Amino acid sequence: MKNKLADVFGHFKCEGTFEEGAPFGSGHIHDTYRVTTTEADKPNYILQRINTNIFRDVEELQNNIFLVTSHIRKKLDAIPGSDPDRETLTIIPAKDGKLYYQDEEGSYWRVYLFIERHKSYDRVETPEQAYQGGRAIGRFERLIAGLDPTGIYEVLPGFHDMEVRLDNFYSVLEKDPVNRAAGVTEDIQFVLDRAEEMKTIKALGKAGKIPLRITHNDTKFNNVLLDENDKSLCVIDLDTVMPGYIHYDFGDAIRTTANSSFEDETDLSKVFVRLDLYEAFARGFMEEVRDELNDTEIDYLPFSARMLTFIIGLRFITDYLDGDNYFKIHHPNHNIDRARTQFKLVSSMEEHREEMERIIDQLR
Ligand code: ADP
Ligand code: GN1
Ligand code: MG
Repeated sequence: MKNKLADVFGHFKCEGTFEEGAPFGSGHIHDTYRVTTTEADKPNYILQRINTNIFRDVEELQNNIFLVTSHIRKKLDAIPGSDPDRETLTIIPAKDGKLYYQDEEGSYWRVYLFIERHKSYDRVETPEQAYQGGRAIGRFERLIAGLDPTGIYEVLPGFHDMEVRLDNFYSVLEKDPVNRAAGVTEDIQFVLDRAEEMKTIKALGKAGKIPLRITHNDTKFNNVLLDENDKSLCVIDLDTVMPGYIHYDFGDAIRTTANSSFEDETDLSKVFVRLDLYEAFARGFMEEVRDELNDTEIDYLPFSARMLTFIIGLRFITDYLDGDNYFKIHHPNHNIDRARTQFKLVSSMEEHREEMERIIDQLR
């Protein structure tokens, strides 16, 4: 593997000598490696083998990320004291000038500058971390707001479209290709009981009550990096930047930030919504974006936390029923464990619905 990674690395316009490449992070989609270079004064890098089962058009994918990061970098350059190399992703092109490299076996690779001195959390521990995450996501929304949407290719159409996700679920359930449905009837019922209510955001969009924006669409907390002092630093994982509603970003961030435990916690008694973390994230987020949002958008922020937790749970159970073809798993029940954690969190949010609404009202 070392030789393979070193060889791939050699095709990019990187500085320094390849020292080591090691698996890095806990993303569910790509194969991610941290590449360290021998020279102390040369940068380190992130090398990723792109998951082309999911991202079929790498040219368009990379082009999107280039547009987004160039736009953000231009804005950061105008802010005195900013550190663009750590506050946004930096794509390192291949030696032929392309934004990716395709190897002899057909795999696609890309390289980013490694963002040094960052901290990343799969579970948030303190309200201060949550607050900083809220600021990071809110700031990101403002930074990308001026991006020309016509330049952005819709990489994964229907990504947070509830009807599309439910249709996928129903069709996998009907086929039941690996005979898993009988073992998860309660979880299936959980989905069916909430399917209608969960279509609300799209309906508001159709009715013109909430505007389509450019959103990140994958704002789980480990896609936000904090700096060495736990202050907001950078939003990464820009694969899914596409037109969307603000609720997608707020909701998915709350799904992970305000979860008392890990995304795949199997002891469900440990899984509930932490209102202190919810309040802190929402406060940081609202400080950045309050003035941009209309009343209806704000009204539905609490609901969006339930909706995004539900839709990711729905995708986990769908993948489980389908035989685990989408998300990386580390054991056979991983996807159903993840789904159950999401559904437990949805239930907890249902129980705390009024408090969640009150907290947002206080931040208007
Ligand atoms: P996935 O889509 O599989 O989640 P990500 O692009 O989020 O892939 O990368 C996986 C992990 O690698 C991130 O959660 C983060 O820990 C780390 N990572 C990604 N890009 C960088 C970077 N430029 N600098 C430092 N760490 C990074
Ligand atoms: C994936 O790429 P990663 O691991 O940050 C997924 C998200 C899910 C998330 C669940 C492109 O995010 O949509 O919410 O897993 N990304 C894609 O943890 O499907
Ligand atoms: Mg990620």
